[in-house]
Amino acid sequence: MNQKRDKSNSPRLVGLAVYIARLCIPEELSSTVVDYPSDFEVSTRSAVTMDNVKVLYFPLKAMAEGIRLILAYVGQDFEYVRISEEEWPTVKPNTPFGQVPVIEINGKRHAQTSSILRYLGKKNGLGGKTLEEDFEIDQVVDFFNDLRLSGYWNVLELNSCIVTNFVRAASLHYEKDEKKKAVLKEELYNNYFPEMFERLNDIITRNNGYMAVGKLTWADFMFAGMYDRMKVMLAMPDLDEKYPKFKKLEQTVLNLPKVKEYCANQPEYN
Ligand SMILES: N[C@@H](CCC(=O)N[C@@H](CS)C(=O)NCC(=O)O)C(=O)O
Repeated sequence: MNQKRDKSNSPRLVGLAVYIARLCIPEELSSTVVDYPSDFEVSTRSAVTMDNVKVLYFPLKAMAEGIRLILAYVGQDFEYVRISEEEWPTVKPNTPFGQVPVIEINGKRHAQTSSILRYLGKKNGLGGKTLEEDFEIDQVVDFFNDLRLSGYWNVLELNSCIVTNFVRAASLHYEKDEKKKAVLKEELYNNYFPEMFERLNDIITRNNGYMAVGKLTWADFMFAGMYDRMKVMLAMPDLDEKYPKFKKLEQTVLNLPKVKEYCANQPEYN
C-alpha cells in the first residue's frame, strides 16, 4: 500500500476514522457525533441499520409517509403495520400519546412525526453538520407544521355562551356546511396562505430547492411525504402551478433511486 497520503483523500480518511469511532462508541453517545464530512453520509448508512423496525399507521400516506420514505432511502428494512379503524381502539392505549404514526424499534414504541424523522435523519447523516444547521432544519420544519396545521379562531355561541374555538384549516376538508366553508376559505385563502406559502417558496429558493441548509435533509422527507396530503387537506389543488418549486422538491425526494423503488412497490393508498 502506498504510504504517501494523497491530500484529496483526507476527508474520506477523516470520514473513515469517524465511522470506526462511531462503531466503538455506545449507541446513546454516538448520536452526539455530528461534525463529519458530507461525503461520509452515504457510508454511515450501513452502520446504523436497526433490527426489527415497524411503522404503525392507518392505511394512508399522510403523516407516516415521510417516515417510510426516509427508511427506504437509508436502506432500513421495516414492516408497515396498517391499522384498521376496527383495530385502532386496541392499539391506541399502547402508543406513547394515543396517536400514530409510531415507530417501533426492537419492541420499543416512539411517536411524534417530526421527532421520528429528526431521529432517523440524524442517525443517517441527513441532519445538520453543526448544531446551528440542526437549528435551521428544526425551525423550517416547525414553520412547515404551522402552515400545514394553520387555522383560525372561530367564535361560536353554544347554549347561550360565547365560545372561541381554534379550528384547523385542515378541517375545511371535513366541513359539511357549504356556507361556513366559503367564509373560512375566503379568510384563509385571501389573507393567510398567500403570505405563508410565499415564505416557504423563498426558503426553498434560498436553499437550492431544499427545505434547509442548502442540501437534502430529513426535513425534505417530511415535506415530500406530506405535500400531496396537504394539498387535499387545505383544499389547494393548484399549489403545483402556483409554486412549481414545491412540486420539484417533492419529486427530488421521490426520484431518489431507493425511494423510487419503494414507491413503485408500495400498496395503493391515499
Ligand atoms: N403531533 C402528532 C400528531 C399525530 C396525529 O394527529 N395522529 C392522528 C392521525 S394523523 C391520530 O393518531 N389520530 C387518532 C386518534 O387521535 O385517536 C404527530 O406529529 O405525529
